[in-house]
Amino acid sequence: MLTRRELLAGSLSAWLLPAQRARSAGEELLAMPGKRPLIKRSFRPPNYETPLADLRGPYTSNDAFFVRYHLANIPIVDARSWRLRVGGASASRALELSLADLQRHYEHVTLAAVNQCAGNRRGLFTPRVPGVQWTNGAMGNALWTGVRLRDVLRTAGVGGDALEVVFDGADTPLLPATPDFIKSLPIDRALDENTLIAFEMNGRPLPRWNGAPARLVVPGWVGTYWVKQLTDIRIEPRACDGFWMKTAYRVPTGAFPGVRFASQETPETTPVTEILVNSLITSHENGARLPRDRRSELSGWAWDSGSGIASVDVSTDAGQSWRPATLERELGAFAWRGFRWPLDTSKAGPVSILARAVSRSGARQPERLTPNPSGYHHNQIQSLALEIA
Ligand SMILES: Nc1nc2c(c(=O)[nH]1)N[C@H]1C(S)=C(S)[C@@H](COP(=O)(O)O)O[C@H]1N2
Ligand SMILES: [Mo]
Repeated sequence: MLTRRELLAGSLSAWLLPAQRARSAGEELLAMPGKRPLIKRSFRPPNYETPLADLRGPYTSNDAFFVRYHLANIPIVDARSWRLRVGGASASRALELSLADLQRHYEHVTLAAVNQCAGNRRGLFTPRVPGVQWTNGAMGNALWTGVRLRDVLRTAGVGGDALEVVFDGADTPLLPATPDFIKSLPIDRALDENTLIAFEMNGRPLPRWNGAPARLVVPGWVGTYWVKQLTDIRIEPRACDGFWMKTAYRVPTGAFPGVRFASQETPETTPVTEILVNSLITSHENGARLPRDRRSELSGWAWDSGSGIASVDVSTDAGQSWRPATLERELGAFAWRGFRWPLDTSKAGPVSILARAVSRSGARQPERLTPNPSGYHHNQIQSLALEIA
């Protein structure tokens, strides 16, 4: 448990100590096959974060998109011999689909959506929380093309007793003691028209490290459900009780907003589900120096779980007053939305900038973090320190 003092220290750190981001100093850039240099958080399993500079475009490049794996044995799946098995105790029949079957027999859908790890920004929690020490780049926005999961499930036949749909990918643990990465969704989310089995990202086949030949895309929900290199889908009448549902990716029940996952909830903990409203200034690195009297503009992205962004407000006086930034056009309900704000560079000296996103559902980024043991859902208002000289 956190003491009250630690709690306060955590919640105030972003306001008092913008230099906390310097924790990322000494980070190593490394290029995996098919990727440009990304921030290495761990080598095996591969966990690589997208640098801020590669988050400036509306769609994050395939070769810059972050990589998150829990297991170290990651086969290269041959798209021609790959088969997707669909079945389970609540399915009427078992299917085995090739990539060509998926692509030929089902309607194609393309949508823009943010893929964000629930642990994005874990490295900004104070006190430190164990786990991959991500800063801002365990996320990206892309155009995903695939087929609706529900169309495939309906071919298999969804029984009236279906409770969850369970997903497994081709990756396996190195040690038999490590549980396989298996995730489930509530049946209603699995049957949602926006939940896809995707085979393309930004108009190209999925990169190997982002789930080729096909992965789940669950718009509005955190990345943990976006199972990569899908091999098995099972429609089940019971709650999935694997480690990655029952133990990992959970938060204290009632601590966060977002849709509930009733079949997985206990009085103590519940799975993370939807992405919380958040924003990121991408135009400037923390500590950047700007020439005085030169026109300069702040820009970045704001996103939530799909209600949309109502406003992004900016403060340069430590949160005493806020002024609205200009919003860019929407790229889609589940995509991020651009904002820009003109910087006053007429006075020399340090400036501290806060940006706060408000969603159409009325949620706003909090001033304080909600501490939780695994460091999920970091959406606290961030401060950016600039120097005008
Ligand atoms: N097969 C498989 N799929 C997976 C994972 C994994 O470890 N194995 N990690 C999940 C998690 S926790 C996240 S945040 C996303 C990240 O997607 P990306 O690696 O394409 O960026 O993949 C998800 N899908
Ligand atoms: Mo994740």
